[in-house]
Amino acid sequence: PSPVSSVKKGKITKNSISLSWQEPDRPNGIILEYEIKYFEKDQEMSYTIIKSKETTITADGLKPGAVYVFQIRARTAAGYGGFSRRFEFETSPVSVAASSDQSQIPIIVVSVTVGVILLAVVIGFLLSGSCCDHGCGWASSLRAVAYPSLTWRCGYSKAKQDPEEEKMHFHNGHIKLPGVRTYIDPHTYEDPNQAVHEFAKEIEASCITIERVIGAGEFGEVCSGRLKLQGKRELPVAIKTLKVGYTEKQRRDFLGEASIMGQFDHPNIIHLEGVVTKSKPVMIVTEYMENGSLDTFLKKNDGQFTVIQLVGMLRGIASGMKYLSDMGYVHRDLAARNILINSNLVCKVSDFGLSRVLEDDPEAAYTTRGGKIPIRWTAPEAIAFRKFTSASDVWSYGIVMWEVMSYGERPYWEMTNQDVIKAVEEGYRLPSPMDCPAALYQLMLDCWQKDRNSRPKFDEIVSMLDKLIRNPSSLKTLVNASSRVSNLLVEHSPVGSGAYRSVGEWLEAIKMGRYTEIFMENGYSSMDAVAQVTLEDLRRLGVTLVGHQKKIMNSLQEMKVQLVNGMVPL
Ligand code: ACK
Repeated sequence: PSPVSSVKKGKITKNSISLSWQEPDRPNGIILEYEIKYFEKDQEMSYTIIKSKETTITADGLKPGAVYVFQIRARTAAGYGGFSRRFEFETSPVSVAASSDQSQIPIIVVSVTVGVILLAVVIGFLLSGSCCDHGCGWASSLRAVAYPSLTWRCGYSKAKQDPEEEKMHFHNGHIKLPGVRTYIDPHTYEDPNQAVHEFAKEIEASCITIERVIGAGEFGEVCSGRLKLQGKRELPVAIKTLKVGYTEKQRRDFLGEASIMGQFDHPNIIHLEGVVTKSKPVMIVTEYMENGSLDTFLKKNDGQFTVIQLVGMLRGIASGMKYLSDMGYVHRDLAARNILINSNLVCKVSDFGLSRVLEDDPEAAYTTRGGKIPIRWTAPEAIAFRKFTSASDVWSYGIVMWEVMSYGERPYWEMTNQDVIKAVEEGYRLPSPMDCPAALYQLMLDCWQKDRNSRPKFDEIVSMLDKLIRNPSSLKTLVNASSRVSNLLVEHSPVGSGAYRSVGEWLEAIKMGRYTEIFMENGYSSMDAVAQVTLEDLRRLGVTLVGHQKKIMNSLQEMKVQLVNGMVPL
């Protein structure tokens, strides 16, 4: 959406300012909500954000006779638009009582204020050295004043005026650009329980209804269900549970994800509703994403989307990643399987963990240095010497682009991890997916620059994708079919006569034609699909004779070797 251009003041009291505004000139979609940021003039480090579905709000709890700066932005399913320009409004001065001696009043006000401040500072110093956990908001606010560099506050409270409004206060004690928040590693907390309650709301188990199991996570089942918080609408949610008999470390790692997720607030980052830690099972509750993981979703809907829809998905992921990199968070496991997609095709980055990347991703493999890394998605410098940065996330983003444009194809197909490392080191890169706009493939190649400083930054990627979306004809030029060195399984097949045009032809050539029907019935109807077959799949298809299994797997293996030659030298 374009920025909100006109904002009008409504009722003003000594503690509140009411505002109304017009919908942006170019909403570019349905406006889902507005975000209103305000702060006292010249106090930008401490600001408040209110979210509202209406075009009016009342900011209350303000100081009398003070000037406040307001900025508003709108959000559609595609994300936030730019903030409006700054609008300044002043609260009314303290009402002067009809006193016989009015000249005394300012003096009394000043004295009382000075007295309160002095008292506060004294209490603050006393408390900061002793008790004061995160629960005593008054004391910890004082502590924030006393020790700005040690404290970061993110309170959350429901605005009183409108049930549709949500209000957040940020007090950023870190020395940073105004308004930019930084990710805090929950490891820096001595007590991980404190971290989780700092960043996540505790939810009562009675507010949650579990409906069905939708998958398995490393720590236990993932379920779908409903969340009904008092005074709020019932929400569909996903619930991750921690299986019984967990160790203290497992509990810490499990809740670590909530401590990370709870620090983020962005339309392309999976939203944390809260955690259940006071009863068992321990749970993490997030927004529900109807279409599940992006990789599975794309495989199920092969060829079903327009290029603009695919680029829209990529734009969302890039925008979420820009937010994470701005916050100083490096994901390390960006892959289509870790992106969730909802019924509006909005993609959100998920799967945040501490050592999790090293534990629960089936794609992560042990390297010679002992770390566990999802090789196919990881930049060479991160594999070689664990240099994980936002630039290595950009490399992974290029792989996600490739996965999206090829509808969930496995990067580097069935090449072994060792072959992938070698090929990439030698300068080979994945070829363009079929029917891929040249501009997008060029962007992928840019993300896979060996020199990490030469890779684009996430904000550049977002701008580039925005440009392409605004000018769809720029997506019409596809990578030239003859220069597109694809996974030329067919053209490069070394077995028998060379090119196999169909699965049937290939199976006949290796004298396994009897399995053609079963392959076709089970979705292995193209040579690309066949390339994914594993021994386990063969068993499942009923190929039980070891001799036949060997024949098929060997033939596939030979073709895979050829795939390396199908990659593009830079
Ligand atoms: O591909 P899926 O259906 O999407 O299977 C996996 C499974 O749980 C294990 O991770 C699904 N899943 C995880 N988080 C969510 C969520 N927030 N909304 C919907 N599905 C989810 C994921």
